[in-house]
Amino acid sequence: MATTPETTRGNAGETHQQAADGDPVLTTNHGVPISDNQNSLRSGERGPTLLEDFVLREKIFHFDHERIPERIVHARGSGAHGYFEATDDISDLSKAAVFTKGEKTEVFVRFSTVAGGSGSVDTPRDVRGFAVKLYTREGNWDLVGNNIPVFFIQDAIKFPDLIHAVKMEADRGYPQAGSAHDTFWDWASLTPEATHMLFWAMSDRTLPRSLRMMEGFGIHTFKLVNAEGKASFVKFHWKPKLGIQSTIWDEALKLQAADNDYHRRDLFEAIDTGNFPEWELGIQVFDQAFADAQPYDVLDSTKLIPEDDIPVRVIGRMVLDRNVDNFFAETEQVAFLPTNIVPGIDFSNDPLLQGRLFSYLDTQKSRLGTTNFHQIPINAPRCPFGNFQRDGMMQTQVPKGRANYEPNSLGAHGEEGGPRESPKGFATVNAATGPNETGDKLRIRSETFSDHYSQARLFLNSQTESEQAHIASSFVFELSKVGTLDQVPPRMVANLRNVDEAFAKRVADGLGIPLPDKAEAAREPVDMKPSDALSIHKNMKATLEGRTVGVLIADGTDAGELDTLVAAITAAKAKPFLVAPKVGGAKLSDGTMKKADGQLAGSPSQLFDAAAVVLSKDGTAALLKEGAAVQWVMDAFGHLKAVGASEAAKPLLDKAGVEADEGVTGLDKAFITAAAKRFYAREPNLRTLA
Ligand code: HDE
Repeated sequence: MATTPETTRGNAGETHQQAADGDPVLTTNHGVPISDNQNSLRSGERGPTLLEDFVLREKIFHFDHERIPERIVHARGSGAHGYFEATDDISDLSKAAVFTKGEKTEVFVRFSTVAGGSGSVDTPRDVRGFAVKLYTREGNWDLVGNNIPVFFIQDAIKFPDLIHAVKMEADRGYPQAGSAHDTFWDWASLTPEATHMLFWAMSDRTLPRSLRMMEGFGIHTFKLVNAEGKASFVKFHWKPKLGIQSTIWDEALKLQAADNDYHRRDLFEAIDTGNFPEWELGIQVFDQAFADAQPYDVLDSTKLIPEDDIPVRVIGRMVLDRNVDNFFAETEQVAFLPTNIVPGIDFSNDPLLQGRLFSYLDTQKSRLGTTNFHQIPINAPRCPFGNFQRDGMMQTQVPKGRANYEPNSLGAHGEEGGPRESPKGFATVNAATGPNETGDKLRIRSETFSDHYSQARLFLNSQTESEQAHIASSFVFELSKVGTLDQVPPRMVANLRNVDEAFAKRVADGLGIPLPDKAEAAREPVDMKPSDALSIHKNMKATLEGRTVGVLIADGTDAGELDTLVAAITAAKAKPFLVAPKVGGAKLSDGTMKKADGQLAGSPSQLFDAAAVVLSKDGTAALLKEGAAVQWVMDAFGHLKAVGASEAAKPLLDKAGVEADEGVTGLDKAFITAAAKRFYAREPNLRTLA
């Protein structure tokens, strides 16, 4: 049989990658040097492959087992390394070393979607996981949170039902990574406690522009404990330096086609180019007296504490400054455990949190296959650790001596006795906050958890008009996707009537169904004072920092105009991204070839935060016949972004239906100012919102 010189290797080991002096030698997993990694061992030139080829067998054997079970939830995630720095002295509240002012602690963060599999897209409508592992000098503290401060359920026993309902349907195996389907809304419409979270999920919070522009929340009430043993209640918040920002639904849908890895790429590239994502860590601290005075239970994870009632106090900052070296070894194998807690922090009785304290340890064994998963480098504490736990699969430590039990008196006999308990160790604080709970065994839900609507109303009333329209439209969109279960949309709207009559009517009208009777509320909701902190629009920063501006060019583009624009974008700390009909570039007015960063068909404007159209008369004429160029401008305008254009590009803007408003500018300073914003007022003229 004919063989090419590149693939033919003799037994003499003449590979084209012959280990030169200093190069590492390719070996088997057991260290045997390999001479030929291109051909398996066979009997005769065209004969059968031999069982004795241990090089082939080991390689295929290992490959066959490369995949491990993906996470049952949060399977799709992206991670990065960084550090946390404590910036305020809170020793009066907590003795945790990680909070010592000035202390820097290594962290690893993994962001995730919830419902989709590990190969699903980055931009479905979904809650985002925000899991932080802090390798403190007193052990690992994992703050395993989400980008939304409340959750769907009050009790962990409901979690498998929620997840089964939202993930792809059991018989048909679809849809992937989205809640817009029968089983999710069947479950949701039967679960009034989910209502508050549904409002968050239907808002643009579930469509983040970037992982760098999301808030993070520990959700549950935890405790801080000081050196005297005094405990306070606490909620944790991460606030992004770049402000909160989300996309809109049409944009998110198109992003799924434009770039499946939109968030993963954005995070990686930001860190790679030295634009390190940053968050502040804030705390809301309160005591039992405050808790008792609220119309909700602070142990109920479907409730938040308005920042106007307890302001968020900033106590530190987190910077992500290093990408992973290996996705599998780090992002995939990282194992977060809400039970990873350090002296100075403690759990509350939140029944959702209590269930999580079991689940994560349990799931790691099934995912990583061994009780020794804590020895994997990404999971191992950075401080010394030791105990008398021994053996198990994949044990990599080699403890010396006889001490594998305690108490022992081996030390008294001149041998190593091993580690000892410490008075400074983690100790659960009893009754320092709130009354001691004792009583009969009861499988019940506390009466204090029974108001399911007040905070949904609070959330709705805290949004801008445009945000409210987005929430109503999302309910309509998702409920319109409910196919076979006719009774589900009316049942959901019946619940919504408890939140807000006008809103429920809006959704019913959007669905084209009669307003159903109001569902009976377990407890009548109360009005709470709206809070600006709950709105995205009220918390966006008018900055171009960390953003990307798409710049459409073609042959004939004015070189001077382009240069000035690119300099202005860069000065605003944003990234200019040149898009041209050919990736090789465009021939500018001065005859130079300008290389493009992306080709027009593969670089739609949804990838960018603002769009600049820098075209000559001829360039415009050429692009008027190019559907992708018209769509590029139309989408930028439709996604409420600034559109800046050279005078000559006007016909393209006209063809794309761009109408003058304050977001439509020339290419001067006005564009840079506009590019830092989104123009929500434009939207009602562009699409029907519920
Ligand atoms: Fe999770 N969750 N969860 N969860 N969760 C997991 O643990 C679970 C909940 C969150 O990037 C699993 O390692 C139960 C709330 C994040 O690796 C699993 C309940 C919040 C991540 C699990 C909850 C979260 C997970 C699957 C109800 C926000 C991804 C893989 C009581 C505060 C971590 C794994 C990562 C992952 C169980 C509810 C956040 C199965 C039982 C509430 C960010 O153990």
